[in-house]
Amino acid sequence: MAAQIISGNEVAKSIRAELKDEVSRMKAGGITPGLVVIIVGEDAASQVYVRKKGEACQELGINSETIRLPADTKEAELLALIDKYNADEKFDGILVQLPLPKHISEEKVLLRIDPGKDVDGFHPVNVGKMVIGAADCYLPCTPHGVQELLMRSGNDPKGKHVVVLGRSNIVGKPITNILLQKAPGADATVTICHSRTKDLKEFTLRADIIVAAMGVPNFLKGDMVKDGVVIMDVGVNRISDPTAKGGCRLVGDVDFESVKEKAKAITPVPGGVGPMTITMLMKNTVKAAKIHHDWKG
Ligand code: L34
Repeated sequence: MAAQIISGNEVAKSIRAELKDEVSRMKAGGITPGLVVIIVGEDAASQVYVRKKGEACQELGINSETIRLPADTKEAELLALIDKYNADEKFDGILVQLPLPKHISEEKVLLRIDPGKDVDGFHPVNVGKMVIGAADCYLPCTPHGVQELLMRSGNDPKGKHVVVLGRSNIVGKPITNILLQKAPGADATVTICHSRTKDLKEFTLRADIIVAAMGVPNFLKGDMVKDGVVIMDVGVNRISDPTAKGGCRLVGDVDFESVKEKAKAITPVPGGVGPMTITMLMKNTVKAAKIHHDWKG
């Protein structure tokens, strides 16, 4: 049977429509959610993502500001800017796009953001809340998007064996914690594999659901998965391809062509998890505004 191609674009569109309604109700009640996005340096991929975040805010009626700082910005300047937005009540969410230039400590920067405005869910307070399953935390956008995509495509992870490939703080570790919660949309048995895992294929062959997030283009092949597997491809890799527009092509961590022959459902790249990341950021920003204004509507 042909695999279900899960369109992140479509799912994102319907969530955004829900959020847009919610934002317009809030605005009628005198509340406008606000998000500030800070980007340091010229990384091309980051520029694209940050632009998309601004556009999504505009689409939903969220007040947004994008601050672009040069690559040689001093750490102290960035920290001072964060302090300023922590204190600015117009903004419910603060996001510092990663990666940062080498001379700036990511850890220090993330710690400086008010946990109540940490719509990325990267502050250790929110990470801790996520691990214990507290309701009032912000879940990191990409793994949160993966969870939503599973649920809204009819692939509930409950009782399933999920194999996560990759152990990053942005995706691998949080998706593991999110999916193993005793909660709706979770209740999975989760195994994490990474670059030092021995006999990785033995794990992937047993997986009901695979979340591929190790950043290796086309890593997961058809012979590494069982029939009926559900695939969430989190990879966004630019590989050179002379036949493609701009000489470059976007591929995931999954070899789509071979894996789709065996999969029950699979996300494409682009148009899979990526758009969900942006959408969950919008959801977190709306959530932050509700909390800050004690909005019950
Ligand atoms: N602070 N840094 C912070 N928060 C984040 O949530 C991110 N991330 C990751 C990188 N750094 C971050 C993102 O925003 C990855 N990421 C992200 C966001 C959007 C998309 C991919 C990754 C996305 O929209 N992808 C499109 C293709 C975009 C393109 O053409 O390049 C897609 O369809 O997959």
